[in-house]
Amino acid sequence: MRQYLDLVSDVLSGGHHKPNRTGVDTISSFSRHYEVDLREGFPLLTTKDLSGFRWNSLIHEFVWYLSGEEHIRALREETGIWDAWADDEGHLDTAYGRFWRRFPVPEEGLPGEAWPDDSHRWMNDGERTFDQIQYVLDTLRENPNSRRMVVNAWHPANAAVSTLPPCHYSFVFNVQGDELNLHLTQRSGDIALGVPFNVAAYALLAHAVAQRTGFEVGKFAHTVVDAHVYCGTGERGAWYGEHLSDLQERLASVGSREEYLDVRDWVVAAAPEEPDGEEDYDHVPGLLRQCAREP
Ligand code: UFP
Repeated sequence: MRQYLDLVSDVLSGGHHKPNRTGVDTISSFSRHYEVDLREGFPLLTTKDLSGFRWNSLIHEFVWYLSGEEHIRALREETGIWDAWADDEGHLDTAYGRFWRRFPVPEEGLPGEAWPDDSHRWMNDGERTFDQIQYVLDTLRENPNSRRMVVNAWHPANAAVSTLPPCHYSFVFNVQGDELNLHLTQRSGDIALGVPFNVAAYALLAHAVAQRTGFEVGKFAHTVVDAHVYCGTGERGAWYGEHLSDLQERLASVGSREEYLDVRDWVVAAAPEEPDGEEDYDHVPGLLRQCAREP
């Protein structure tokens, strides 16, 4: 997927060095946007291994989102990806599907607004909640030209206390002709680790909703507000801060695969090693190698 490689190259060559709450520094860029035409194929990246247990995790996470469950008791039987964020009972405070399917609404509605008693959009589990996915499905059938098919996982009061507030927090469906398009806004995107999964999951969502409502699938568009690549802790993180302009100067003149590999070799030779020998967060050389894979 050329757009992904452009995104990588764009973030590395235009980003700023930025320490953050994780303790692993990033090279970060503001507001990156790209689009993928889903009619041309499914955007499952080939520069990263997304097969086997990774694809399996993605599918189970996707089904879990759609289930609207706020616990991971069923999910953790299939994949451990959310285990670190949940308590022993499987509860976690990250929103996603819970707010897609059960966005909390005050019992009496919002002040000054009457709430329609539209029973199939309310879930009856003792609290008053709104099913945003059902709303989109209904609207696609009843009024497909609507520009209001928004699903929002961001609840300010939840976000303020959550250990991991939603990264991909809002998406909008939009119909053009007989095609269904999906635009995702993500507040924070780890280009190497998170984004490849996010793209595939939302492409899957676009396919699922299109199939359910009788539309052809159209485009997936993605805006990432803080688009970043983790570069390292301690001395290694600091090295990227000091040498980012050198790296960017070298990237500015890259015109071939070999030249990407030359930049990568320079980084590998010059950057200090991670203090504990961990290379997990060292995605810059890995991403430069990915950029070199396609002309
Ligand atoms: N992140 C993603 N995609 C996700 C997800 C997390 O890229 O779907 F859940 C990354 C972005 C960021 C970190 O690097 O996880 C979240 O940190 P913060 O909340 O400080 O933005």
